[in-house]
Amino acid sequence: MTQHDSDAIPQRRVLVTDIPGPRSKELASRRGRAVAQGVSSVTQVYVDDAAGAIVRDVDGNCLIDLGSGIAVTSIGHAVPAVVQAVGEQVARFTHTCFMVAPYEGYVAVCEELADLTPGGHEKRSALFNSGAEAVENAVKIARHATGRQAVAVFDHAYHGRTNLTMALTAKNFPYKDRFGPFAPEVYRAPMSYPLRDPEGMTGEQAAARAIDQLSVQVGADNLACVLIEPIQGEGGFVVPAPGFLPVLASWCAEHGIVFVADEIQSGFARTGAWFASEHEGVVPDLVTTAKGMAAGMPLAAVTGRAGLMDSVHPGGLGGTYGGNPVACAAALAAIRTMRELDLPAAARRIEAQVRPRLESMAKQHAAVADVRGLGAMLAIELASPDDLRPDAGAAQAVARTCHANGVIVLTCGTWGNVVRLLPPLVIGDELLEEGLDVLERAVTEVLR
Ligand code: PLZ
Repeated sequence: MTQHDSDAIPQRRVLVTDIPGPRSKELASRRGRAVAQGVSSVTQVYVDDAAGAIVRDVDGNCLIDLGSGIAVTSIGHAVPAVVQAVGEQVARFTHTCFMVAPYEGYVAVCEELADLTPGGHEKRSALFNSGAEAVENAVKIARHATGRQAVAVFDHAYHGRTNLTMALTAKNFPYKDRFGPFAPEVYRAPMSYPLRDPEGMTGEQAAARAIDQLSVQVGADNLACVLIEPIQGEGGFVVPAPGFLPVLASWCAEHGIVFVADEIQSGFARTGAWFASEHEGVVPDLVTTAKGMAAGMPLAAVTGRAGLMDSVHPGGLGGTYGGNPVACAAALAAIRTMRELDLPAAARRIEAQVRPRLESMAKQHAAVADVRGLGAMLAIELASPDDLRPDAGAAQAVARTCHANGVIVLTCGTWGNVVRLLPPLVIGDELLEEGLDVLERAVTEVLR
């Protein structure tokens, strides 16, 4: 079903050396002498090229990509429409700075965002370079619009690595450890985490728990915004119990608190809807997007109610590269492709194929404590069957075994014990099945 130039690279897993092979090892040793070790990599293979759902390394191994560069290449690698749009834009101009001399691509991306994000109200957008930058700006806008300072975030949240977004992110190591002091006026509330919440706790009850804590410890009138990933990404693909998000959102509306959905990982068709908020009919006041929007070119956005967004004075938002014309061209081509191929439907088909396979792993291995996620954002959590003690070692071992066998999978989770799948939404059934076979063998080998 893919519309890439699959001739570029056959959509097959091919291993011609050990992984990593000799050329990757050579690059790893050069890297050790030049690249800061603080920036680390999940796999040990160095990429030569990529197409569709296949990444080819410098030794000629072809790996099945079930990570999409952390939910970015949702339309697949090297999609001709994007390659062409980027090439044409590069030849016309690469940069003028939208704040100096504006151009149509930026406006067109904001029009698409208004059309695609939840809610039929009038919207405005501002474009940035990275997810973290979008989140920072959402907080700036919420504070500016409300005249309030406090920001509420949740357990297991991930919002970035800049100073403010480190404060918003829950997990200390590796993101925050010894990088403080952190930005003030950030308050953390309990998340709805069905596997680990008291048995039978509903989404409404979990929301009441969070709301009570925020009311008592912060005060609704002091909150500028509540910021939440509708399905958490780095924190472990935690899907809140039904009712959690709608109750939170209506509490925000009641108290003049800006409800911000961080859809950087869950957005743009990934979960089987254009945005994950839609699954529960939640209409956020502000939405942050990045990743899948521009097929790998750096682009991020804050989109929201016109009145909120336009409460900021001219010149109050911006940056040299935000909404770069090449990134905008890529986004417009990527969004067109997502519409043409109906990628939300593709994500639902992927769920229908993957979920039963993960559930069968859970049936065979008690240490697979949970199967969760939505659309093409699915995961297994590995934990001791007796007391749910997280088993990070097993998750890492499963991932490493997959990598060695030519399948890229990622881990996540507050305790590092979740194996997550984020395949390109255009992956073919057979290739996906083969990737799942490799995963299943790895799970069996590790948990046996
Ligand atoms: N919000 C929900 O998932 C980025 C981070 C990987 P940037 N997630 C991948 C890592 O270890 O750095 C992310 C996200 C959500 C914000 C961000 C931040 O986006 O583009 O990485 O800044």
